[in-house]
Amino acid sequence: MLNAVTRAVSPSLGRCELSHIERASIDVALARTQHQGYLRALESVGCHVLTLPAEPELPDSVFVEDTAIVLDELAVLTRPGAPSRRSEVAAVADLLRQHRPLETIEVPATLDGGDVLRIGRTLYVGQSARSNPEGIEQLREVLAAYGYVVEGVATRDCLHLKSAITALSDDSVLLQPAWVDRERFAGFRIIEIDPVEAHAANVLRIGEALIMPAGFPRTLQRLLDAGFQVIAVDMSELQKAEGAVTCCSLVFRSDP
Ligand code: CIR
Repeated sequence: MLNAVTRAVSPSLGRCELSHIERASIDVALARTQHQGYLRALESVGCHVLTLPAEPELPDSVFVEDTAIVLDELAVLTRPGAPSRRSEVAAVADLLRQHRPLETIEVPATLDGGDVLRIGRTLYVGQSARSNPEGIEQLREVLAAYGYVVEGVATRDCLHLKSAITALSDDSVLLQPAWVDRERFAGFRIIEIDPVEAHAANVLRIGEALIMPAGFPRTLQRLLDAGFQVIAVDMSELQKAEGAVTCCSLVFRSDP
C-alpha cells in the first residue's frame, strides 16, 4: 500500500517563487481542478491520498515534495532553499510524524526535495540554487547509518535535479541533456526528452505506472514506444508556478 501526501492549492499560488520561467497569470480555480485530476491519477495507480488543507499565506505549499524526503526507514525534513518556503515544513512534519521517525536538515544547510532523486539505495542530489553543499553533506551523514549513498550532481539552467531527470524504473531514466550531464547516468538506460519539449523530464513513477504532465506528446510517444504505461494529467496552471508532477506529492509505503 502506498500513501501520497499532498496539499491543496493555495489561493495565493499566483505569488509563487519563480526562477527560470516568466510570470504568467495563474487561474487558481483551474489549478485546483487540475490538482484534483492529479489526485485522481494517484488513486488510479493505487495510492491512498492524504491531503493537507490549503495554506493561504504559503503560495508554493502545494509543492509538498520540497519539504521532506521519505524513505522506508525514516523521513528527513528539509530546509527549503527559498526562505518564503521554510514555514511549509511544519504541517508536513506533523503528518509524517505519524508514519516515520523524523530527522532534520539544519542551518546553514538548504535542501529541496525536488533536488533528490532516489534510485534504489542511491540518492542523487542536485547541486542547485536551492540545495547547497551543506545540505547535501547533512543528508549524506543522516542517511549513511541506513546504508544509503548520497551523490551530488551538477545541474544547470533548471530549478531542481528532478526538472532534468527522473526515474522510469530501477534501471532507466528520462533525461533533459541540456540541464544535466548524460554521462553522469551512464549506467542507466537513458531515454531523452524530445528537444522541443524542454520541461518534459519530470515524471512520477508509481510502481509500473508513470504520471506525466499533458502537453508533451513527443516525449510521451518515446515512453510509450519504450513500453511504459503512462497517464498524462493536465497541469498547465501548476507548470506556470514552475511545478510539475513529482513536486505535488510525497509517496511512500504505508507498510515498509
Ligand atoms: C518554487 O520555485 O519553489 C516553486 N514555485 C516550484 C517548486 C516546484 N517543486 C518541485 O518541482 N519539486
